[in-house]
Amino acid sequence: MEPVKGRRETIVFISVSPNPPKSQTSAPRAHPVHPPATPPVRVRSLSTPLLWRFYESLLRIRLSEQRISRLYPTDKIQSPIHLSTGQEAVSVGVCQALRKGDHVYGTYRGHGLYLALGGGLKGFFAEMFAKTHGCSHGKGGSMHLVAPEVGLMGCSAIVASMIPVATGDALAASIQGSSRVIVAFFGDGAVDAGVFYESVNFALLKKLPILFVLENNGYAVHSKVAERHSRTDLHRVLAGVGLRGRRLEGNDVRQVYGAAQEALRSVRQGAGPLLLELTTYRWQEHVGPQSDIDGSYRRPGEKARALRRDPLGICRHALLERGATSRRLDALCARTESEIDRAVAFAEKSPFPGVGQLLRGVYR
Ligand SMILES: Cc1ncc(C[n+]2csc(CCOP(=O)(O)OP(=O)(O)O)c2C)c(N)n1
Ligand SMILES: [Mg+2]
Repeated sequence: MEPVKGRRETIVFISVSPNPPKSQTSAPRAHPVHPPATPPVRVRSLSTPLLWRFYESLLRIRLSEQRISRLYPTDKIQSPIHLSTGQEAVSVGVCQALRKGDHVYGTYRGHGLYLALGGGLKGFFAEMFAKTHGCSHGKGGSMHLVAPEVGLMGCSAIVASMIPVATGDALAASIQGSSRVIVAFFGDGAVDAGVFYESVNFALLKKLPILFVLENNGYAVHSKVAERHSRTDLHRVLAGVGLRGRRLEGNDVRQVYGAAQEALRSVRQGAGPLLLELTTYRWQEHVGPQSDIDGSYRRPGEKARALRRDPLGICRHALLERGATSRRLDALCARTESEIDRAVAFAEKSPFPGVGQLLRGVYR
């Protein structure tokens, strides 16, 4: 654990240790947020280099977000920030299964997507600082990351708003006879929105090449899924409108990757839209840099469960089982920190966009 002084309270960042302390390894409890998942996917022989790639990507997201939390009290980052600590395996597992040319749409909680798709750290931190070398030229901030060069076509702060845009892109791909697949990432809160069902209906009607990825962290701000839906098995509810799919735990990157590969293959072959509901857990406050894993809106036991299912811990453990040494894992951590140092220094020096740039890239 690494304590860091935040604006209002001490933030505790959880280490990426593979073996949680004994106090956290007591008898497993039923998942406090999500009902049971459909059976796990069989992941055939993942190569060790691929597992390293997963870990590197997970680590990049975790350490970048930790850096954002540390920088936030300086007010250099003016944009609201929605961190994805604890949810990293969703972005990494799905994005690693994509092909070049596929298009991805996300939400305001989009840091993981940008980095998992291979977005550069310099463009990332420059965007956090609203600088001109940012991936969105300093005009989007944390909530509106765009990087078409790696397939990230848009992220938006309006809940569910990218889903119809992604569906339109899938229609375009279908008309153009393109082989690209579209992936729309959204939270459980988006399943409360009418436009989600309109989009799903249209995608089913036209058999569009789109994968819907429901990142179910159990909460929309502080409201639990069960307080908003009469049924909490959302993938089954959506099967009722014809959207086939499966639910699985989204913290094991190997499982997410396996499920995404299978789903993407089917969508690419023209079988129509599919849903992946990936259950996970947010460790930090809905918006802002503080850890609120102890937040009063959470149920007792949630924290212990979350710490046991740390996406980085799970992946690190898998690597150690395959003979990786702690030394090599720690060296990767140190290298990533240095790369982040350089990216932050670059972002500090980058200029703010000038007045002349304000209307560039804006639809009029
Ligand atoms: C259309 C719309 N309604 C309400 C809000 C306010 N709001 C911001 S985030 C959020 C919760 C979304 O939860 P979820 O989709 O589960 O995503 P998470 O934050 O858990 O990643 C709400 C209601 C909004 N941004 N847009
Ligand atoms: Mg949510």
